[in-house]
Amino acid sequence: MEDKAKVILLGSPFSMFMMRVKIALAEKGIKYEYMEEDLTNKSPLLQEMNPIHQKIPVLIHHGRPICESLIIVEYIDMVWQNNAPLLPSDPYHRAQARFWADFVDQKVYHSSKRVWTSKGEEREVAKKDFLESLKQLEEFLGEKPYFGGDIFGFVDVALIPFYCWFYTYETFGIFKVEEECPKLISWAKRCMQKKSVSETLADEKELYESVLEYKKKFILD
Ligand SMILES: N[C@@H](CCC(=O)N[C@@H](CS)C(=O)NCC(=O)O)C(=O)O
Repeated sequence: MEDKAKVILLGSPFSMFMMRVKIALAEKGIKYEYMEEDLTNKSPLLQEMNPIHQKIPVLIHHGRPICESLIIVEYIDMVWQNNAPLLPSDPYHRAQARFWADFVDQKVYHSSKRVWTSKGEEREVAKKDFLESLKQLEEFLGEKPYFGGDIFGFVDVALIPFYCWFYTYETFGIFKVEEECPKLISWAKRCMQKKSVSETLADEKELYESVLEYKKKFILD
């Protein structure tokens, strides 16, 4: 077990990117200090540790910052190799896992954000793109229990935080993911049986309320 002072996570409560890091740390059993950022008034520490993007999450290990959630998860997997491996050791399967985690960022994240930030025709297109990306993931999942096969792995960590956002997307977009992607919902429920996931994911209703607040504050309607 690492000395607590050596691992610090800068985060914000409803960030799916931050949740990835929390899940990876929990899977590995790493103790750390969590420091919450106010993203409307970023701390000098965040500005110093992530001067390029000034975004959370940032993992600070031995005083050195690691930025970008997927890079952080990979770093955690490399540094704490002894338990709960997240990336496959086989180079081909490793490349595949990285491809699908990147797909989550490129396709799932961007379309899902447009579902709650846009309106009218644009929202309809976002909804279609979002569900299409989930169906492609569902196809890749196939009959496996996890994207990592028999074990919960890198792609599972990358995607599962979006599950607590589904209620928000569904409420704004008036649709049900389960009707379109039942196997994906079964996968999500399976992941929720893991303590690392259930103790990390935000409450979906609280998250929705915070999105409503955010939209009111920044006049997004
Ligand atoms: N690609 C980044 C995305 C991180 C990100 O977008 N973080 C948001 C919170 S969810 C943030 O810090 N936003 C503050 C800002 O954009 O100024 C990652 O995977 O870590």
